[in-house]
Amino acid sequence: MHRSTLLKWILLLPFCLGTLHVKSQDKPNILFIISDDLTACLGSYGNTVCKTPNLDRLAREGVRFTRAYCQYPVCGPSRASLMSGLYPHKTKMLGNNKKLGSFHVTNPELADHPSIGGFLRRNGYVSFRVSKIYHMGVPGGIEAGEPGGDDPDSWDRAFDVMAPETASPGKLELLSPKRKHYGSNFARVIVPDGMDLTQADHLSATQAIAILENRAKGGKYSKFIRPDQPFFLAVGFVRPHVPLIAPKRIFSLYPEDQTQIPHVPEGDLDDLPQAAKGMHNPGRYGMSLLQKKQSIAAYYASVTYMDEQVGRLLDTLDRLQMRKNTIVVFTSDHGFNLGEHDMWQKLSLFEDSLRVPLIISTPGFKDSQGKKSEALVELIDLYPTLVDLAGLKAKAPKILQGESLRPQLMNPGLATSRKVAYSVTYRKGQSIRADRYRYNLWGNGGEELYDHRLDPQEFKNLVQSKEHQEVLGQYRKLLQQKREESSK
Ligand SMILES: [Ca+2]
Repeated sequence: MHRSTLLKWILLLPFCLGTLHVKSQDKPNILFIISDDLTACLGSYGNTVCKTPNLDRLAREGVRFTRAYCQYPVCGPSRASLMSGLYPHKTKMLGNNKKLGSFHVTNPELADHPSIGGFLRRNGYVSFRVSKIYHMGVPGGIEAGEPGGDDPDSWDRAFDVMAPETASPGKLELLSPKRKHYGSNFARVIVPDGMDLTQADHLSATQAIAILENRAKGGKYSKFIRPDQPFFLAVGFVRPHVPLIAPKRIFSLYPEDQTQIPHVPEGDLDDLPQAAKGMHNPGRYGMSLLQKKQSIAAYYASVTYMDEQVGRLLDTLDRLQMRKNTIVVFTSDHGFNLGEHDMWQKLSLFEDSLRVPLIISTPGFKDSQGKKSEALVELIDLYPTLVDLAGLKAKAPKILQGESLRPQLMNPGLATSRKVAYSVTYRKGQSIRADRYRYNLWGNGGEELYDHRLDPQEFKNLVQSKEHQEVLGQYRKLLQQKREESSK
């Protein structure tokens, strides 16, 4: 090579490298926060009792989706579904009992299909997990500090926390005398003020903050991660999953004697198929009126505590001036019944068990900040949405079953293309939620049909109603269609 040509190349080299850097940095960072067992009880979703100032602040800076539904109202299957962008019948994870968090294990046909984290890793991102993203036993897995059923392909680095949970400072009180199993009961611990730094979500937030600090300052800690790589940081908070734990100062915000329990009309359960009654208090939990109030108060206290940890992450992004190039997503793996129909916990096909809070804050989408979208959304939409926002839509795996919410993030008034949101649950239950109706079909043939326009609390099952037989026929067909599509 001629000497002057060589010199020209040497002089150009920094510019070439600079261009490469700009390309990577052009991609937005993604902070993905998922809470556990959180129903849509946030202030920004209209709850006037539960205090969530930090999530309300995020809602003001993003779009909140008021009709977002999980695909399975229990941890493992829901998380595998949303991380793979596929319905549970496709991931073949249809229950927690397999103790598997990875769809790569439940369905070997998906061996080459990357999760959101795996996809982003292959496309220039560095991917981190902090605590529970795939299934992890709460409280057992957290007490053991174990990774649970993880999907190693999703992450460059994964961090578990080890926290005391049932052995937390304070007194562990069982609130559901018939249901003792720590994980599916109701129990609370009021932690003495100042001792909540022992808690899983506090530790997770601290670890996530340390990662953000490192990325902000060039991330020189590892020779395997380039300082210019955009990040996908997935942070899993375990509250308000039971046991319900929060410091005393937060419990004092929710005096149990002033706690309201949902109104349940006389004979509410009379028109329900047997399969839909599984989570009913008298048979499963045996809680007294006081214990129900204590459980709701403790649940809200746990939510407020988790909200504080979200606030610590948002404050860190602001302090490090990272908000301008970081997408923030907040959601939950599924909803939760807090006494609607005197049903408790998850697994049911009622609205509060299937509906999740979903807030997405996208830098640059100023016009939609603080707005709500009523579009029918499924958690499997997260994968195509993030891929789209990262400018990688053309490379997205063809088998993804959700759709990108980019149009709704830019214009919250737009509908999605789907007619119904589809969820499945135990007892071979299936549910479709359309604009107006919800239709449920259980494995033993039991059915429910609710008119959300006239009966948003799902008190009146219309399956026997003569005027609704035509609608019922349509929904039976729609559900069958969704069932077939979901495993394709
Ligand atoms: Ca869960």
